[in-house]
Amino acid sequence: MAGNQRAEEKEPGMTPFADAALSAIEAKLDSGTSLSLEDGLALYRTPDLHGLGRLARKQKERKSGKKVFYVLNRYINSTNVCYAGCKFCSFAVDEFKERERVVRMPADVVFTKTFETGANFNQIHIVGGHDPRQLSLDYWLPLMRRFKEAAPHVQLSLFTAAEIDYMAKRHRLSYPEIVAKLKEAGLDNVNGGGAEIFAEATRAKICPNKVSSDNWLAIHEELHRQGVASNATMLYGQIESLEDRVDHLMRLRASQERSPGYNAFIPLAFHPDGNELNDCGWTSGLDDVRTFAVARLMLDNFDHVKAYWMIQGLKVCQVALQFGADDMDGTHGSTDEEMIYHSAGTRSGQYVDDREFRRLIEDAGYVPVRRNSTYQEFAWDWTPQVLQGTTA
Ligand code: V47
Repeated sequence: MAGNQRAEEKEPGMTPFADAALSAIEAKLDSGTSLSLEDGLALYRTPDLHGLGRLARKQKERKSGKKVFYVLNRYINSTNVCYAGCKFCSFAVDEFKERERVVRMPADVVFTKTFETGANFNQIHIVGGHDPRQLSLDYWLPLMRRFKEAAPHVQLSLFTAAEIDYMAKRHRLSYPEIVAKLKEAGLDNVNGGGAEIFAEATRAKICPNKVSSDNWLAIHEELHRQGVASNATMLYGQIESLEDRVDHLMRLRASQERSPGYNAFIPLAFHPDGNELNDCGWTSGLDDVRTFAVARLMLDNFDHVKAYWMIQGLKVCQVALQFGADDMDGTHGSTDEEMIYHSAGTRSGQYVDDREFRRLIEDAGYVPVRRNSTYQEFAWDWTPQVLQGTTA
């Protein structure tokens, strides 16, 4: 009660928190102290959902004021062939058992597809499976250079650390060596996937063949040292515990401290259709908004928390803007076909018009800002000038 009275004294007119634990956490946040594992668990368990949202909003506004970001982008899954065998995945195809489902795009197809609806976008986001025929420097380096030559305004957000680990192994390169090659070819940003959940006991059950937690972090830290930005994710709502979730956020915070360069954190809600963890079911809207808020509060050295419409759905993502999120990710192109979430049961469509983003953001009380992968800002009607060698 004393904590509540103090909150009222500090900010006249503010309703005290229904949960005294939130007052103590607010005091820590106001003094710039990072939250502990126990704080993270208290946030996840608080019955005062509105209080949690209020705290997360305050932290969001300290970071990005009234701005909420989006990007005009293209999204491509260039191959769904994958040998990793992750239990949560419905996207991966065994090329010998399910030939009819295989999507494995030649580099020319990826290039042409990227520009088939013009070149007025700021990012190309590509991820794919662990495919020995495609996940190779011979395929990617020339394609990356071709993108940069044709459309220098487009930032390349390619791969996850899991794919970089796979390529490093197959080319017998160290992480510093492979990162240097990718950077030289124009890599701007690495996507946040492959992080899943870092707690080793859980990771061993859901993705035993994937890059280890320590190596995922080591790759991102090397990217940052060489000036390549990146994102980070967490796959929640599968078999992990709340302790696993908070531990994951704390490992990311420590990694950002060691080697800064993460731009955004993206919570990935587990989708159960068509995979071995289907009995975990769907996450609830409340778990989703709590997770956005806890992430915003634990990750005090991350500038952005992204509510990606493809994953929690546009409506939950709009509500997430009141729970600490400050980004809705990308429009995707009108001819894009995202496969990771669509094969696992998402009901999100494939494309969002940027006018829709602006309406949702303004309705939530914020100011929409167009960005690129590294959060440079653009006027909503900005268009590129030079388009060489594209069909645009
Ligand atoms: O690592 C796979 C996830 C990730 C399922 O950087 C699933 O802006 C839920 O990299 N249910 C890849 N998630 C996607 C990725 C990404 C996504 C959003 C934003 C960004 C970014 C990057 O997709 C994988 C895995 O965690 N995933 N299957 C599933 N059934």
